[in-house]
Amino acid sequence: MFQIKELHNSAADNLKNKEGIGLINLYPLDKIPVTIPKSWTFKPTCMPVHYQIRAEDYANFEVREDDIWIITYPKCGTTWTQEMTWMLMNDLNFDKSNSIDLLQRSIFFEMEGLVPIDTWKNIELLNNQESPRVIKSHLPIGLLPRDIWRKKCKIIYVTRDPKDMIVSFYHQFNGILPCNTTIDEFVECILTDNMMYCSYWNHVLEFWLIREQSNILFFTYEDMKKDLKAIIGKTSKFLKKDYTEEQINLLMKHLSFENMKASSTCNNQDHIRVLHAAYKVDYDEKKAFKFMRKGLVGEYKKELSQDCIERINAKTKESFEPYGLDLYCG
Ligand code: PPS
Repeated sequence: MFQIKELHNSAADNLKNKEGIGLINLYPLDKIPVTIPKSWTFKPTCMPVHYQIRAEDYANFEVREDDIWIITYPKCGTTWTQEMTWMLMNDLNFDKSNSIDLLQRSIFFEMEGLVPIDTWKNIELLNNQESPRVIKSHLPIGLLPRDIWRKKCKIIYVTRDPKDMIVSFYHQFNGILPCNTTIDEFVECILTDNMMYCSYWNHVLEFWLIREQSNILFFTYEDMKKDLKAIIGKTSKFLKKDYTEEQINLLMKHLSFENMKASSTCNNQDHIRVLHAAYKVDYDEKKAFKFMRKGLVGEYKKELSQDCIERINAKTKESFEPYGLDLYCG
């Protein structure tokens, strides 16, 4: 189902030398049962070498019709959207949310494909999870289960300004791996599709092009920051859920950055601890990278050079404009 090529170029080799992450490109060879307008052709996706062991199983994974998939490029608002969606799907069960980690309530589909740890059993956990499941994935259409399109599962797709995404991704990457990558090198990796899940631009475009299909809800991290109530309203409607004004106000408080950061079941810090263990890096709670970092729009201005900003804007414009998408170009 996939043609696989190992990546060898200066950005990929630099990453491999420094962080030990070998990268591959996966090209889907089968006919994917989804119609994408504007003669879209599937592009290769960059993933860690280890991913190839699982790629076929993931593509053949049997989904359930009532699954809800939260799909994003990394660092674009996944966790925030997972918590919102899980709460809406579970009668705003604050007690359960406060007692069970989000990544157990809303499982990360391809986790075992990212880091070589044989003891992880996310697929088994998913198979045993009660319906309706709220599933997290960063996979693009070419790598997702084909069954999603046959069964028309609901998909909530969230994107974010690539400049803020890159800064957020860079801090997590640097915070987990014992790495020496500079932010300029990291920008180079993303711009040249030498980082897991690349290309960001193809990822966003694919879902933007199918945003009007009835099983898709598409919004941005910036939309959530600007008017969370409106996004809760849209998402409730999409999920066919109805809540009172009072309940929605409670949910808004629950979803605030401050509340989620302080909540040990929502702040993904356990995930960071697990990743430290996987990469054999000591975890020190006080010094460790905090998943809930800033939670702001436009922070990139403090961290990216003008040259990087201009190169990212140019790449965004060149990629999005031919398809009529005018987000994040400058
Ligand atoms: S991941 O690892 O891909 O699942 O990360 P993801 O959840 O997509 O993105 C993490 C960024 O989202 C911010 N975040 C929030 N912002 C505002 N409000 C709330 N409630 C919230 N929850 C998570 C988080 O801080 C990361 O952004 P940065 O810019 O790094 O702070």
